[in-house]
Amino acid sequence: MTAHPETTPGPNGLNSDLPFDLVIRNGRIVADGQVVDGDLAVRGECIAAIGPELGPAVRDIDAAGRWVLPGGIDSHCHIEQLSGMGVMGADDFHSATVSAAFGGTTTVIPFAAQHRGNALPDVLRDYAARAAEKAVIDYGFHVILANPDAQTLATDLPAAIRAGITSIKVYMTYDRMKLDDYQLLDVLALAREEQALVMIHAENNDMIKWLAQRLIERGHSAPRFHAVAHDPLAEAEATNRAIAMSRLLDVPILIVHVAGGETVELIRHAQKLGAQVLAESCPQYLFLKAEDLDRPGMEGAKFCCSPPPRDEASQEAIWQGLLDGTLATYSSDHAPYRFDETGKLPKGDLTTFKDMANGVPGLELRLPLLFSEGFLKGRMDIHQFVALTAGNHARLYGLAPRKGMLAVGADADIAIWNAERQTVIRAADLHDRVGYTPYEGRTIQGWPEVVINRGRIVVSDGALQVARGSGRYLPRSAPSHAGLMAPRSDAAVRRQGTVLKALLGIG
Ligand code: DUC
Ligand code: ZN
Ligand code: ZN
Repeated sequence: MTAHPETTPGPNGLNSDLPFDLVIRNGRIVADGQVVDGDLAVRGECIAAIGPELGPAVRDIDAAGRWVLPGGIDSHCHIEQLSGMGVMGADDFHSATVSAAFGGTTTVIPFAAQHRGNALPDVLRDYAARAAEKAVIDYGFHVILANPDAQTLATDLPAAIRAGITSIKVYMTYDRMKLDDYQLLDVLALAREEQALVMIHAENNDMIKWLAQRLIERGHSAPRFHAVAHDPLAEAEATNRAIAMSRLLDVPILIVHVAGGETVELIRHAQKLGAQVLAESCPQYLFLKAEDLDRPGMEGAKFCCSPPPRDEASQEAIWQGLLDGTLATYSSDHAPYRFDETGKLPKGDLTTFKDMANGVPGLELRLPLLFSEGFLKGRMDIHQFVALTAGNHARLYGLAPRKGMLAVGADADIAIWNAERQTVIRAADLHDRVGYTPYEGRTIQGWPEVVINRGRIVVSDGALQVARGSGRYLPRSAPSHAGLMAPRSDAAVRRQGTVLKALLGIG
């Protein structure tokens, strides 16, 4: 990186006699659906110009032979959050956002998690204070709603949505988090009214409990039985039920962390019917398998998340769903639990699959894994990679056009990728506090070597360049799924007219 001595504007130095603050030169820039070979200029926090031979800058970055892409947006990650089982994740807002930045992500949307008995305004204040002090990249929040009482639904949640927390995650499973179907309908009706997006963890709680109880009674307590208890049918059944509720009220939902092939099929079918159903998947469902939970001793606990990774056929179905648009986003579901008594192994070697904290780390490797195995191996083109890792997240979660794309006027959130670089994944080289990675020892190609957020160079030369607390909170607009879902069928529109407008007076 060199300082540029000149101050005279070049042929494309638009709108000002002043030099740009930063110009990234000679890159392959993926800008709003096109690949531009040239320069990208930053002034202040925003992209000021994209084109050939831009004028002088205070600072230059030579990107010859490099891809210049939007910084990633991770719209599903758990940071400094207490789980339903009462376990605190290993990462705080500093380590998590540092780790995200080193992996090419410039915006995260973690959860402000309400537990039963919590007042939502207290929860939001608490998360806002902790993130403001520590985050190094930009962030918003979703609400996790576990206490849908009258105060929350009538007052606190609408206020949060209007203030910019425009998405809500609800659980259909976990005894301490789950909403029943009646409560879920209440939340969906409210979301419809307030134009919020409801993200749904869809697994059938009773199927899982019933299976788990019997497995434990018979002495089947090893990590691999987690994948047996969380049968793909538990995921498919709950997804089908969630889709029916969404269709009943004609309100958009997003099924998070889709794992199973049958679930992908159900979602695709619902979308063909005109249902407003969106979905997400994660690296663990492309790159891990249920058989990983069957590693010797307790090792399998490192691969335990819910829903669990499945088989090769499901991995293929997830790839297909990401490629054909059935699945709109690719997020990490980073849920960082250490391989010790504070996380995965509360009872040491006597820990059963029911006691293990559920979740795998993924903030840092989410993009590098997909760049290597999706883009460089020819499964997807660079525009699909950008949409799945950034652009679709920005649109869906009310951050576009400011985030998620390289365009004049957008925030200068940029990752400069070296597609030649090979990396053998080692937990010791990552920046989270988990201490292991389920991808240990794999070789991947391509790495984001320079990462920029709002014009600030966050990572370069293998080092963090910004201060703790320099990330900024992002209030978000209403979610938009324009272009991410098929046009509505007549049947869906008719249903909306009759049931909702005439009988219930819901507009
Ligand atoms: N499952 C969840 O529902 N949340 C965090 C991680 C996980 O595995
Ligand atoms: Zn979940
Ligand atoms: Zn999650």
